[in-house]
Amino acid sequence: MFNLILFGPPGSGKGTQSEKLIAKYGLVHLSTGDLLRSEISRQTALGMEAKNFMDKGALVPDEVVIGMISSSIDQNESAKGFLFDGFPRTAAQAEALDKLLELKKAPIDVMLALEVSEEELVKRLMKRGETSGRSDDTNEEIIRARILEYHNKTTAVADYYNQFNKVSMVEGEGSIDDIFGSLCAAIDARIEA
Ligand code: B4P
Repeated sequence: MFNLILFGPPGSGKGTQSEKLIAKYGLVHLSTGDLLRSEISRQTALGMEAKNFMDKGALVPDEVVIGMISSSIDQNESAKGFLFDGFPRTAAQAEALDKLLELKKAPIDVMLALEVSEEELVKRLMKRGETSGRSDDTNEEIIRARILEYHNKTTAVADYYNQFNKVSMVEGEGSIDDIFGSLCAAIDARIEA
């Protein structure tokens, strides 16, 4: 099994690059953002709870996303590896993920961290908001609240994996194909190591 985390602030290109990476490496894509949006569109109780947080640019409570990821891992028994996109976003989520993967004797192999400046993030998300219909993309104040939430709670996740030497930083500005090339080079270096 090869398990990787695609990490970075909101709008750094995690969703965009995940699509290309799963096609190349044959991994199962688990995006907590997509799973939560699917719960919202089906108007489940979980989705309605999550929407209150997402609309403000806040993180959804740990127990909600950990439960969702745990059942998604169980539903993909024969996966040859997972790409975790937008998860873990807190130190508690990172510890919970390690415990879940310990049961499968398949730890995280690498965390790829996309680096993008705040002004570029705001620009990308405002642009996506013109067409995405996502309520968390349409308002600059909410976008900046998401970025602040990332600095307050999510950067700690990189520190957590850094202590195990699992983090590779990747420049996240430039063309989508160039960034994809850099991500693949970082993955291949880990596979060959
Ligand atoms: P997510 O769905 O994870 O999404 P995201 O942070 O908005 O963006 P991503 O980085 O995937 O951006 P994308 O590739 O689309 O989270 C949404 C919300 O869900 C969170 O705020 C939170 O409330 C909740 N949530 C999710 N997971 C959670 C968790 N684990 N715990 C608690 N809460 C959680 O790229 C953005 C835009 O940039 C796109 O329009 C794209 O076309 C463009 N773009 C991409 N690459 C580009 C490039 N190289 N150049 C120019 N534009 C580019």
